[in-house]
Amino acid sequence: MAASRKPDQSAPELTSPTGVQVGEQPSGTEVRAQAGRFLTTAQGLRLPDTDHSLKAGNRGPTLLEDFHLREKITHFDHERIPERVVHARGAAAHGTFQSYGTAASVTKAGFLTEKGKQTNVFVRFSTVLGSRGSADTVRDTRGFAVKFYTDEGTFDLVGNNMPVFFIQDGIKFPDIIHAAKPHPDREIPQAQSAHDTFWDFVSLHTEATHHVMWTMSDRGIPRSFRTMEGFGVHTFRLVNAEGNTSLVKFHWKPVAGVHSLVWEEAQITSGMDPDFHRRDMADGIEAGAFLEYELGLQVMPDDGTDTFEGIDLLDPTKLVPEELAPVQLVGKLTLNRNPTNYFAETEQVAFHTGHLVPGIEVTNDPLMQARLFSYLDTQLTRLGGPNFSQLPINRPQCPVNDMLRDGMHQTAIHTGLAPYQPNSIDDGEPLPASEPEGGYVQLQRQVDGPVIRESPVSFQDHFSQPAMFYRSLTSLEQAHLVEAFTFELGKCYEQRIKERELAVLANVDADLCAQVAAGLGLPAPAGNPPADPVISPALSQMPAAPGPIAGRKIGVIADSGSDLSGINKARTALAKLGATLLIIAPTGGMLGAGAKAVPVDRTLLTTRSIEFDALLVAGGTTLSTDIKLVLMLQEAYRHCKTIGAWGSGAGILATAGISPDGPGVMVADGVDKAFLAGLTAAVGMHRAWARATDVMASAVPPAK
Ligand code: HDE
Repeated sequence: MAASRKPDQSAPELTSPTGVQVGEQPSGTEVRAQAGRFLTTAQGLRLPDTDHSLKAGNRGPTLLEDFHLREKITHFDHERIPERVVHARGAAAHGTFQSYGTAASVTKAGFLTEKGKQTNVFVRFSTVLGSRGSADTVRDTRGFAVKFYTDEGTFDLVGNNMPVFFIQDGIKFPDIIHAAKPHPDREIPQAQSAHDTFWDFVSLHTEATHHVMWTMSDRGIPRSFRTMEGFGVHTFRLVNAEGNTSLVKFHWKPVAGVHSLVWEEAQITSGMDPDFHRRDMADGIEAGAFLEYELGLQVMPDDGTDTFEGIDLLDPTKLVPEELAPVQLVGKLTLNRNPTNYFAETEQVAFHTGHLVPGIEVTNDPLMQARLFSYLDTQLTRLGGPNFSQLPINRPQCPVNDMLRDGMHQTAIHTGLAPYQPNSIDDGEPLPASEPEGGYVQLQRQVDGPVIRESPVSFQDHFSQPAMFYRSLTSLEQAHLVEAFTFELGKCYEQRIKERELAVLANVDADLCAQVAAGLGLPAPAGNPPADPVISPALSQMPAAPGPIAGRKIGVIADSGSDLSGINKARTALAKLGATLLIIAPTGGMLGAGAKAVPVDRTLLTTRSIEFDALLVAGGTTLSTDIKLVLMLQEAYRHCKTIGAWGSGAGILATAGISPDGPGVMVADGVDKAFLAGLTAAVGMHRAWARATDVMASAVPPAK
């Protein structure tokens, strides 16, 4: 018979990290917050002075005895933790995931099967290459890491905004990252791939070509986190309640559509507002314009071959065209709450591909297999030991009864005497859970073969999908891609690297290679591109119809003579759609007086066109000669943004050389229904692309 637990094995009272008794805090205070009105040490000792160190006389040496000074300085010395070796720059938000219940046929994971079930989530978006203080709008892949706090354990879907990866085997990860990070001698360039070592590696390691095509496309410079798709990249194996399995790829579909910046805009933004994406997300959430994505699954049969329609599902450089396996929507993610403290939440969150729940398993994808090792290992250094899952942001939101004990930064006060199995002292607990009891029992997978360092033959196809990607884009998107290749290779110093990459492009598409070669002033080599690549229209991000405009920013240029009632009318109409109107005037302060008065949000000195999705000039505005205003309008025009004016405001457009008849230019007598409807539709289309061929700064202008 098992002995019963000893009665005196209880932990101290539960207190908050700053010593507040849980459940006994004074009303109106938060249990997580600091408590009391007086300054104290970390031990709660009240301090009379934090401005002077304890000295032997006011001109004498500081005393070692000054425990307050030493605590304050020591803590400060350790305020930073090692940044992530990749994905160091990120921003995050809390939210909920609501299941549609439509995934029940493929998985038994509770958070997906039960219709209407809500699960808390924390999502961190990131760039890959830059350090923590780098700019948001660099050309790079974006991380899209989602932590689902399910009641069966935490599930982390650690994905990217691109569906393929640079390498097929995790053992190459240090190589691609060493090549892409700044050069080791001068530590430049920061947060970008436009340099010799990156192009040296990818031109030699051609399995990277497909991912390179994606980063050189508009996907490498998203407009906002809310306008990015997300992908789990690897193929997962899902198991349903009957034990049937499917091979599945995860997708996030943004409700706001997929939209990008244009390259010049992205570069200006890196200087003007390096926090552009994180600001956009935080502002949007604060204004109630929440970020929304639908989770989708591509479901392929698990027929024992790990392939589908000739595509190797274990090869992470390959995607499955949506036309072959449609994305079935299974739930909705809403990001609706900003973090309270960047460090405690966004910096300390620890994702791990091994955080899985029953119903979701991994496959033999050799990239995924290496990740299963790396993420846990990385947290040990970053978060200082093995107890990182006790940090508030990492704590599971379901019962935890492990036998892990002690270690650096142990904050749990474990009770019981028997953190071992089997035991007879703690009632034999914690008990192993069988599958019906919710235990994560891995599927039996047959493994057979020689011990070998080798990839399957199918992994040698490096060009069919890059060719498919290029041919599936519209001519404008292709032109952007040509421009990006030409820019990045143009930044390389080594001629042989440019030539080698051109030889790679020649194996993707002769036209692409010829255009980039022309921009570089080099001959286009002959290659052997796929003759008849598959076309997947779903790979293009050009919108067919206007999308929602929630979270968009419309700038209105105005001064004290402007039509304030027109401005207020536009502001009210846009606010209803979740968009924000911002007034740009020559100086700060208020425009007008009384009830109609409007505050100035930006001045020509504090802003630039990059902040806005559209620019309007209010009727009655007279300022016009300021070069900054002309620059702002011309820039917005060049970046194909909607431009508008009402009443006499049209004259200011003329000063900037913008014709009222130009594509995407809206001129009206006043702010009326038709003007607002036109504006909403134009911003919903994201850009007036009809202007593009006239204004693009391409190395080689695309044929009209
Ligand atoms: Fe990661 N990756 N990765 N990765 N990754 C990390 O983990 C790694 C890969 C991704 O917001 C690190 O906690 C290896 C693919 C995201 O905190 C590290 C390999 C994909 C994030 C790591 C890969 C990703 C990371 C660094 C090749 C897309 C940020 C800090 C086998 C599906 C998560 C950390 C966050 C972070 C290793 C490949 C996505 C070092 C070894 C493929 C979104 O563990």
